[in-house]
Amino acid sequence: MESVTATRKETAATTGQSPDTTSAAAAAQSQQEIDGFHLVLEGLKLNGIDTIFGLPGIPITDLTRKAQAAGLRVISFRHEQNAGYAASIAGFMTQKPGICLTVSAPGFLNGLTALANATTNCFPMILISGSSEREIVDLQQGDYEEMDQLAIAKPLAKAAFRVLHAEDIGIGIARAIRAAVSGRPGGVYLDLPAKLFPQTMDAQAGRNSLIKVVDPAPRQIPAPDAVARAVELLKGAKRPLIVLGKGAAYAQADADIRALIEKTRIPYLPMAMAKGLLPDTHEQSAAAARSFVLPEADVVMLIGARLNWLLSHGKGKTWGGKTSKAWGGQKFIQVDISPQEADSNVRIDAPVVGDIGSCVSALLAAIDARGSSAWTAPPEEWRNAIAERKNKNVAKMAETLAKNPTPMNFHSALAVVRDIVKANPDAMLVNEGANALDFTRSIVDMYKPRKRLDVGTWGVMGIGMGFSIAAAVVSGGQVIAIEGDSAFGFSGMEVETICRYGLPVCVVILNNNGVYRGDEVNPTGGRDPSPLVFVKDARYEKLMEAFGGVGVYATTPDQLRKGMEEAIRSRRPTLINAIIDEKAGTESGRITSLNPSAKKV
Ligand code: FYN
Ligand code: ADP
Repeated sequence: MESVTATRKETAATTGQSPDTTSAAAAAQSQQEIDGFHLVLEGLKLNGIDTIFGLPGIPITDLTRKAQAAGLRVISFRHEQNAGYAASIAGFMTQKPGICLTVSAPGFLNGLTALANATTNCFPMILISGSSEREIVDLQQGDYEEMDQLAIAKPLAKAAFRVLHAEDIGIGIARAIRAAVSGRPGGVYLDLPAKLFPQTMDAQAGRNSLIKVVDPAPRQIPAPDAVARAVELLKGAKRPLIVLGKGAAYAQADADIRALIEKTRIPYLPMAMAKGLLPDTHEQSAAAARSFVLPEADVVMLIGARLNWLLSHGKGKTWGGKTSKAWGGQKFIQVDISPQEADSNVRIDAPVVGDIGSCVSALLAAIDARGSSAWTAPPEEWRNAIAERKNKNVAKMAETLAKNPTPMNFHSALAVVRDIVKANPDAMLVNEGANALDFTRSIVDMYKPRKRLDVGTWGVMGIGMGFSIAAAVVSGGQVIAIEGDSAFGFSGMEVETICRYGLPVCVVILNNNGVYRGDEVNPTGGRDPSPLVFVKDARYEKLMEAFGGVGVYATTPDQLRKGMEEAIRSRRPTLINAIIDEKAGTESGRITSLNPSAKKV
């Protein structure tokens, strides 16, 4: 399939020179022929992909140029990991695979953390990386950026494919899209060797080889007996609880999920990225009574939430078990698209396997079929006990938030953020850090679905700017990023990207001069600082100013409020360096128990 033209273009591609400029003959021939570059782009466009997040370089530089010329939006980053995180969260927001494009070996590896994170979090994403010459790589003859990328990606991806011939590009893209979004979504790797791009084939045959994927994420209807079993268990419960996970948010079945909760009047607990699926101020929310409802519930229905570490594996003291691994006595219903998820940690008494939209609507239909008088709300005793615990926690929180200490602490700064988010419920909230994450999660209420994006299943630091950029690009609206000063450091250089694309992102750094807190000292009295502290009084806001954005130095809640309000009014890229007490913060935030040597403060 490779023509003379292809070989010439290929030489140009591997030397980084634009193949378009190699010869006039190539231009004439391209009337009847299509090359690998255009087949890739047309294959993506055919499937509704309109944005690529990436970083140009050999051998994909020209692909990014041609993508822009072909009308795709190309968002070019400073580091592939951030482009990867952006692609993955775009996938979460849209149910379409987010595309991350990288160069070979090192660029590929930089994108791989994001790919693995996407797989772990069930975000649909395709990492497309250029790669070096197969024959040389396989004989380990020392090619430029030599690496067997496909083999390395496989264990970290839901699926991994390589395309060697132009006529297979359509199939490769179709397979990657299906793998990313069908069933449990995940990260997919697509390896495109440098040699593929300049290959040419007959244009008509090439276009015919492209595939528009039909029904990429088919509905999966749950079995009626599984639905009946779940409803029976729920109906017999004295102290039922629904846990909503980010799978429920991903499913975009918002109205039915709300109807199920309101019709059954069962209290619910949102996992972090499910906050806002119903407004956090909803009277049935048990978020402020978390440590009460988990051990006390008798039947728990999980909707798109796994019983992993974030839910203490469904057992142990969090769930009322007598020892750290003992079952607490709850019966579980699990609604999930993955048939293998049930029984992964404790017995699931009623698995309901299917897509959440279909499952929730089947559950609603089964409840309705019993007639409205047959379904009664959970016992008042249960609802009152939750309300009592919740009111106590909310009152305690209100008291803490009302304080105005000098310097600011997490609470007084986040009281401002809480008001701003309430006044701007459509804004996207990105959140990472340790204390900055944990306090924001419980203090800042969310009002709409899929507005909160955070570190997810892995507790990964570094998602901040990548998620913010994607959130702004996909939603077209305001983004507020609440960042620990340590967390921000992982992706801070992307403020240049934010400025370059003029995105309405307001970054707030809760700056306490270090990892967890900023008051640690070197125990030897030596010259080096403690490994946990940063430069004191660092002026992070100047980083944004350096690229033409707005920097704000805020030492009081009023300055923080003014800075955020102005950022939202102007839609200008803004970084607010919110100085908080360097003694504020606990080692590992609220997950101190997972840190074997956590310093108790
Ligand atoms: C929650 N709470 C509230 C409210 N919402 N009180 C008042 N008002 C409101 N609105 C209460 C809630 O009942 C808890 O108190 C407490 O606040 C904390 O709530 P949260 O955050 O829901 O619960 P918890 O125990 O922290 O949740 C466990 C967790 C969570 C594992 C799900 O910590 C988590 O998502 N952690 C991720 C950590 C992470 O990834 N870190 C990154 C690495 S950091 P009680 O009911 O009294 O307990 C590296 O070091
Ligand atoms: P959280 O961390 O919020 O608890 P998890 O990531 O642990 O959420 O769980 C998400 C679950 O949702 C996964 O088990 C995944 O299989 C499931 N899931 C994702 N999308 C869908 C969908 N459309 N329908 C059903 N289940 C889904």
